[in-house]
Amino acid sequence: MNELSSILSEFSMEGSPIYTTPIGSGHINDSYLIKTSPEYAPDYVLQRINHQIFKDIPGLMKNINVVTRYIRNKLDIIEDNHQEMQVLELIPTQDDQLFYNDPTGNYWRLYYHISGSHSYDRIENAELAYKGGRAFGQFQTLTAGIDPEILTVTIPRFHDITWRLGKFDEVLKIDPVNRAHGLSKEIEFVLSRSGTMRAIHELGSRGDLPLRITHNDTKFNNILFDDENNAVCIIDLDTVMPGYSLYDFGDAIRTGANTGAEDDAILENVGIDLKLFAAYAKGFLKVAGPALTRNELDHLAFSAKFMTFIIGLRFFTDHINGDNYYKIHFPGHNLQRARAQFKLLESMEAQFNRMREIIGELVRW
Ligand code: ADP
Ligand code: GN1
Ligand code: MG
Repeated sequence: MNELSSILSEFSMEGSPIYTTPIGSGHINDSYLIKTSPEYAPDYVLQRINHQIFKDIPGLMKNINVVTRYIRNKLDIIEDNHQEMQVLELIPTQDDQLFYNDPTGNYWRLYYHISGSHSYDRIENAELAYKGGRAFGQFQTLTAGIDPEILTVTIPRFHDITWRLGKFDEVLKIDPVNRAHGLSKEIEFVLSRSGTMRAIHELGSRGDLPLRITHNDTKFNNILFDDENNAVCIIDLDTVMPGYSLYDFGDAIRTGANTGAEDDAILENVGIDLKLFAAYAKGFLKVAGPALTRNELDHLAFSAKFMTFIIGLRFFTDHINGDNYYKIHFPGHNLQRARAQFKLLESMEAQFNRMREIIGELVRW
């Protein structure tokens, strides 16, 4: 609390912090809920931004400021904001900066806590999936008017499969901590799919996919729900930048329509739940569908396979590279995550025709 108290004193917050508690299950940043007194003062979420991963924190924070202000203006003018969607709100520092850079080099930001909210690491039913789909659909619609030119690319080539496969090859050749032996099955799994997984990238490079403002980290737990399980806020905006909407659709399915956990040790638990897939797709298409192009609609089912592949590949690469990127909770965690993602991908491959049919029924082209 002491370290956090001195950080908090840099921000122009109301009330006094009474206790702090770590929250969330993210793999990159550190988040703390800050409870304040007196009772009527708002609570906050303090986050340490991972500056090993995000190299341009001022640019990143400027993005978040632009995007949240833009959405807030839009929400204010939508008269029928029935679902009471909210948007994150940054608290400036005492000297009116968007973040605080402490003497040890760490970067901090403060948001209002969205009171009464919670997030799901796994979806419990189709209604939640539907609402989640609508929420990310709405995020895409709300951000559509932002000029991509004014946003900083916070992680270059983030979902670029050619680059990710190149990194994998490099790491495998060096094998810096001697972990590649015994993993030939997983290595073969990646290599045998490396051609087909370039489809979205190739379409985009040919100019056949629109570049939109996308979230790029549409994990289901980046949607906050209220007490009545209405989606109220999209969070984790570090990677909002120009991208393809297929990536956002695919990552939400990867995390929201899995019968198991992202890192499930029991691979039999892991698989695609087609009911959740259909419900998410229905919600997403209801809101964002009208703006999607034929190529986007045509690749929605594939995007779920793609995002599962690329995230599995990133976990696997990080394991072989010595766990430098993702936080791990035990030795071998990244390998366990990768295996669970590869199992999920196999399940999607086995049910791919049905996934395409489901989208076809929703789109009726
Ligand atoms: P990470 O990059 O670590 O995933 P997030 O920004 O997603 O960080 O935050 C981690 C968790 O903290 C979320 O899953 C959510 O439960 C909670 N959280 C973050 N911001 C807020 C907020 N403004 N209000 C309420 N809860 C929040
Ligand atoms: C990371 O921050 P978090 O946990 O929501 C990662 C995503 C991955 C995800 C896998 C900046 O997201 O790209 O999809 O882990 N974020 C970054 O769970 O690399
Ligand atoms: Mg998150």
